[in-house]
Amino acid sequence: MEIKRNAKNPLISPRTVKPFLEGYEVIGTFNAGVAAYQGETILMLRVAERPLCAKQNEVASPVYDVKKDAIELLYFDKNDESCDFSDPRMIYVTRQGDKKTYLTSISYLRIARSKDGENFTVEPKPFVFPFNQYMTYGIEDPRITRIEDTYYITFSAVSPLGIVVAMVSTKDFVSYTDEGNILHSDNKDVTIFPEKIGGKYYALHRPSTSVFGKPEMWIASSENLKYWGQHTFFAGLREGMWDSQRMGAGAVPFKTPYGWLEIYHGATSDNRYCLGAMLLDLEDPSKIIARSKDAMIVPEASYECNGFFGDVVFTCGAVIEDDTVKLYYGASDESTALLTVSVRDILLHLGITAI
Ligand code: MAN
Repeated sequence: MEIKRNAKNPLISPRTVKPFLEGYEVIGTFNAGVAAYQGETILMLRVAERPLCAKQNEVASPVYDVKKDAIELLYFDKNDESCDFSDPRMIYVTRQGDKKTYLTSISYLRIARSKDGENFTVEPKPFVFPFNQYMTYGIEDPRITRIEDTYYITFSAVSPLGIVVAMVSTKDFVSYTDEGNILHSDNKDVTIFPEKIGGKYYALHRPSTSVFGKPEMWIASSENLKYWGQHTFFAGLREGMWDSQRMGAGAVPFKTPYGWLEIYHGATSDNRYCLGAMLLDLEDPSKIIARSKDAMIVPEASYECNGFFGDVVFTCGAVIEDDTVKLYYGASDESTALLTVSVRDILLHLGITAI
């Protein structure tokens, strides 16, 4: 299979994006939702910003305060034994048997636009910034589905209430309508199919919390995109394989004559995130026709292996032009990159030979 990484990769990296918050630095411009809109490629970037004010022996956690409509900072001492700082993304605090988790940065959604799909201009202000109690630790990893003239943007909202899936909609990428929480905690990685199938909308999602269950994929349906039900187990982790530890939907599924193609992420216990594909029945997307045995895209390039959280390739969207999939993806939880691969090659990789 021929995977062509763009020569200009990474296309957007934190170094070239100015922080929106005063006294912060941008540490991530990644995991972008993707839309084709009025001749432009729109990337809905997850921008992560980290406060600069923490002293050398401290780590700060930015938290959105709903009442003040401002970000407050919590400080943790690096020598405090009740705190675990081993994951650069998180601070785990265990005090008197009570466990709490904080994030070291706050994420929000910001638009980047391009005429050629390679050279992007990042807007100076957020498109969606945390605005309610479900978003106090930030909002992350948007996916954009166009249905008629409306673009539905689903994303993870993180707070002490857990990780919920929120949705906004827009017709112009200038302003948005809040559509509320579509799935409760803990859930993430929601991609909505771009049309009704057998009279219903479908979405892939990834619940997780149960001591029994695992971070695996489910599918749900809806009459109106807001109220989701008929939750059905969809695809599970595979021991000893590249998707053995966690998995979730990636790009918005797209149609081929052979079925819906979904590009999803899988990770191993050492947090190596790779991408693979699934082919789903055109009439019943809960039926998986084929699934990648080996990963299709593995972290290989330096910007994929090294960065804020290395060994990660993670997609939230693609642009499909005839037989070409232009896959935008987050590299190392830090930057945004582009690769192209043909639909034909993905189908062959899935063992579909009648093409
Ligand atoms: C994971 C990662 C982080 C993210 C948290 C909360 O640990 O995806 O980047 O901030 O989950 O969603």
